[in-house]
Amino acid sequence: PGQTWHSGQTAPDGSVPRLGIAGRGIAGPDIDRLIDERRPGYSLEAPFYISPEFFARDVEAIFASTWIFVASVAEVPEPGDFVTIDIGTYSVIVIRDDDGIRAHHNVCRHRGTRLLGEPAGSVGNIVCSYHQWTYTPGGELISAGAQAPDFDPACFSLRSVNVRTIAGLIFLCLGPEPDDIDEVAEVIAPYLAPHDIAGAKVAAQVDLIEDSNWKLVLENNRECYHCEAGHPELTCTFFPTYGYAPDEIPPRLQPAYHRFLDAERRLHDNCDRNGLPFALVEELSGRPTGFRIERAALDGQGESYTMDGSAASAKLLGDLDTFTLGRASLHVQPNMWFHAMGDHIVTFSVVPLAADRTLVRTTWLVDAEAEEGVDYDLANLTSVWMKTNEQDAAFCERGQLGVSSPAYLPGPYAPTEGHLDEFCTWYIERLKAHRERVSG
Ligand code: 3BY
Ligand code: FES
Ligand code: FE
Repeated sequence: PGQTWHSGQTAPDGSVPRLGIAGRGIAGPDIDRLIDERRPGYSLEAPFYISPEFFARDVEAIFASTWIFVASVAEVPEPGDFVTIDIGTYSVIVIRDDDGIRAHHNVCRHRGTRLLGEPAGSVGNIVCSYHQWTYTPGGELISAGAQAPDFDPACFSLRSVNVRTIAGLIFLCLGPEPDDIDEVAEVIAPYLAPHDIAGAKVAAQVDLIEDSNWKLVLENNRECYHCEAGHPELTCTFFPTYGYAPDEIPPRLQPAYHRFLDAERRLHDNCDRNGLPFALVEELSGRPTGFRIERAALDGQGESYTMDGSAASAKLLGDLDTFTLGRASLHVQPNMWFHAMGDHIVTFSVVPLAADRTLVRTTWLVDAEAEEGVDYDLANLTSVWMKTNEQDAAFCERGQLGVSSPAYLPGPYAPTEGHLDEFCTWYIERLKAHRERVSG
């Protein structure tokens, strides 16, 4: 009596945990206590998913502090091509100039006006619509109208954002002290480079806005426990044995597992012939940039995410000599997943919009020479992941409804959900690192 228990924990006397303890009071959640008391192996307490205060912390401590994936170089192929990325109240311009990919805060150095309002486009220079201050794609101020004699344009370049391109994937770090990402780049680049993202073009891009917290979206992606029942199209090629320890594969999945092992043998022969790495490297937590990369076999023809697994685009990417390369799959914490096949690449970038709203941007890349209607049919290229995304969005939205109920209690991750636990561990590590930084 008088003692309160965290709603994810059972009291020592075995009593049912009391509802409404974990920071649902009118004063707002006790964010720091919830961070410190996170229970490993369990889904997070409700405020992590539903509270606007927590959302603000996520934007600062995660999205404005760690490396995030925003686009690929194929989205900005020519100098002057740009995309804008809005994260919380931040807005960033990612633009190509003659030297490569640059990133700037989308904030005029005169009086702060948002510079580029479009999500993507092409400019010669970046011109503010208010008083026409004009910046090069590299961010230099080159025209500011009539100014005082001592005005020095060099002092008013756009504020730059740390940008890092890894084998054609563009990562940003909005914070002033970006974590070292070199080691991760060195490991993942050899898996991605043969697919030549710089030599690819965007065949399709779809933005899905899901009524769900960004962490539910990520958790949903990091497991395939729901694939068998939830993704009939994806599991034509994606083996639903994903996430199972070999000795824990249920009997009903044994036939699929044997097909997987056969396909893996063929895949490894093809990789060895082409000098392509395939080994799993997994460091999802315990480091500032958690990641996981592997090349794994696909079911059916083993080439692509189509209904029978055969290539959707007739043009091979890069200098690859076979379509039978399965999927080179990359996860980088906190906001991306990615698959590269012989014929196409599909990238996914997650951007939080509000505690209960998340943008999921899916982009399909094919060889720049591939012609729509000739080398690929757009519906055939995109339909498996279009359906999969819709199914996942429905799971995430139902998840958000569930965790918003006062009756929600954190539940245990299953053995096949180890990557969710790692995601949450990484997330808590980053929240704590941020807290230490800001408290001096
Ligand atoms: O996209 C991924 O990373 C996969 C697809 C299914 C489950 N997930 C691990
Ligand atoms: Fe941009 Fe004045 S606010 S030119
Ligand atoms: Fe899914």
